[in-house]
Amino acid sequence: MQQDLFLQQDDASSGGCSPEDCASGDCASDEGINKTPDFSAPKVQVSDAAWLFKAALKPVALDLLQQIEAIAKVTPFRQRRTPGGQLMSAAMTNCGRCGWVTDQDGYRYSESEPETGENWLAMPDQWLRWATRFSEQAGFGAFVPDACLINRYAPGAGMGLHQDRDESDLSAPIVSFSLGAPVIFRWGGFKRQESAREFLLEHGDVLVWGGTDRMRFHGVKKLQRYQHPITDHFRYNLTFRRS
Ligand SMILES: O=C(O)CCC(=O)C(=O)O
Repeated sequence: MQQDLFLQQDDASSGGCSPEDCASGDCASDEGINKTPDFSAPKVQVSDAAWLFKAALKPVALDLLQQIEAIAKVTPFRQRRTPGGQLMSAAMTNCGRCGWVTDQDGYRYSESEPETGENWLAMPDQWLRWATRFSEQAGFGAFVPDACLINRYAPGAGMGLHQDRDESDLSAPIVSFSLGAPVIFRWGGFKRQESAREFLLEHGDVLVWGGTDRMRFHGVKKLQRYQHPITDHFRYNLTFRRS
């Protein structure tokens, strides 16, 4: 299955359901029937210690998106600046005991939103349970995240190759939920300059990596304009972490 996953250079533009499916609502037709993720979704091996569960969140996607909306009413999405002053193209908010932030004081986890000094909202219990379950399904055991970074991508937004290295316990995996418009995910090596393989992350996909792959460089290409029946042009990504 592994060799089917990665995109060749010419097929980088496809993704998700066709605009026709979206117009008819077919690609969202299974939303809301079953209120747990599909933990038996096909599991695709990305590399030694990285697994992709295709479309596993579709049954709960609407609920997730509504909860994201409620969180963002209290702690709005913000485009943050890197410590060097560069504006990030993805907008971010967080929930959980800690949230990942960046500004002139550096990349870090913070118990409160820097702009307001208010604590982040609690991580919804279900989200925590689901992240733990996907970690177990991927073979990483009982992961208990205390931070959930929520990224929102508009067309043109992306994220350069980077490592997730601000966590104190690098033995914990990263569990990533994708919702809305599809994007090309870049899965690199252990040095920034190593070439990255590419595959699509689509609505409902769950990607889990850890162990020997925990420090791989990864990122997403600029989001192409795409009309998703639920999220319009946007893509949302939730990454569950142990700060
Ligand atoms: O949007 C994604 O799928 C990746 C996000 C990411 O790499 C991060 O938040 O560190």
